[in-house]
Amino acid sequence: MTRGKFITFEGGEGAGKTTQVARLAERLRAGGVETVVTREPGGTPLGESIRDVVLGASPEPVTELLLFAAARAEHVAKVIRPALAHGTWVLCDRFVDSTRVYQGVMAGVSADLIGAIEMRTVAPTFPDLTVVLDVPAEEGLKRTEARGALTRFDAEHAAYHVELREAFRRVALAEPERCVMVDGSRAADEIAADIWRTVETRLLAEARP
Ligand code: Z5A
Repeated sequence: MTRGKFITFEGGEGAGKTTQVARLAERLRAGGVETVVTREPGGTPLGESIRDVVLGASPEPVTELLLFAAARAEHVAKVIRPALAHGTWVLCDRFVDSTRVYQGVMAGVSADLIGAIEMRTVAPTFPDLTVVLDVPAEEGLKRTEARGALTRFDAEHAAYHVELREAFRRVALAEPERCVMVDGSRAADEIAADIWRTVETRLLAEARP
């Protein structure tokens, strides 16, 4: 059985991750590729409970890190790894880069601690491709405000969102073999077409017999 491909979507608030995960899943399924869509925090019953806790409170950065990591350990072991082993492709809305950026860069938890936890909870199941959707902070916030239901992260001050965007851009630039940065400020169709081209070139060509 050929292992499925693992694609994650990252970026700041309102970057369009959920929209583009759904578009890509639709296109892959239409082409006959079995595809699972999932998200973090969440993806399992326990992970969804942790999501409610962690988004509903304002824990200490290290507490937050451990809660996200606990949800991820369950998610990787019970959903992501089994699906990939079965040949199913997995599209995940946020993954390790969100921890590196929100808890690491933004909240100051050490990269060494984050890396050590990743090795215990994720390795060797790192994404084959990470799509970093890049949107100016004010555009992302405009979108989330228009949609309503802001999280405590959405409600942070403007400078926080500008720094967040820069941190995700650095993630994409630091690992070009895994990450692709896509201009998310365009129309959803245009973005989806770009992502599809990348998936075709980097993953589908290789997966074809
Ligand atoms: N977090 C963390 O700190 N550490 C971790 O390890 C993990 C997460 C895994 C999860 O919140 C929070 O958890 C997150 C970081 C933290 N921070 N926040 N907030 P979430 O899942 O509730 O929120 P989100 O991930 O930021 O999702 P979002 O706000 O829903 O944004 P999105 O998924 O990127 O965008 P969207 O839902 O596709 O689109 C947002 C709106 O814009 C919607 O009305 C769309 O119709 C519209 N949209 C989408 N694309 C376009 C385009 N191209 N043009 C115009 N309008 C568009």
